Amino acid sequence: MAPRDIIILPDKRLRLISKPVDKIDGSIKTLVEEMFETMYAAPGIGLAAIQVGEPKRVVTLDLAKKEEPKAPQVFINPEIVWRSEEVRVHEEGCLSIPEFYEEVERPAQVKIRYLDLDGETHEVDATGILSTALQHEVDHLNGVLFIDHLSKLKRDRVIKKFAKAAKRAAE
Ligand code: GNR
Ligand code: NI
Repeated sequence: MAPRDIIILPDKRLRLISKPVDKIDGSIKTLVEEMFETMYAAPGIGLAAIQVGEPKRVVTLDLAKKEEPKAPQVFINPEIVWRSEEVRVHEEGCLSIPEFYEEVERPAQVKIRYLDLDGETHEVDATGILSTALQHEVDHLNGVLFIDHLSKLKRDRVIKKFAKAAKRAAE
């Protein structure tokens, strides 16, 4: 199986609201495999299906360090069912906004409900990088990017830079 192309800002598809998965069939399993291949090749710690152009509520994640064994995780139809008052600031990046990194403030802890590939419901209390990464990915499913959490000045600067780059590439 081949990695898929990752769509990049200002691709409008990044603003789509992804649709819930109603049946975990072979096409979803294939999509998940392609997402892992794409995510590992990039490399990234997480990927939302819309980043490969599929507006479906599917997220892959692997938070293992380089020297550790792979720890693939799949989240289907993930929902944030609780957010802490306490916040945490973490530097984020996004494969759809390459080579731009900025600190983002989000709830420190979240409870996420999701389905696994067998359609079983799970809940996870996420803290640390798991919390940050899952919030970043659930945002993608709602057409939200991490730059939306920055000041308008910073966000507009990034959007302008990527719009210019896309225009140059099209010439
Ligand atoms: O690879 C990624 N790293 C990352 C670092 C901090 C916070 C979020 C992320 S997710 C990102 C991959 C990506 O764009 N997922 O949507
Ligand atoms: Ni991202």
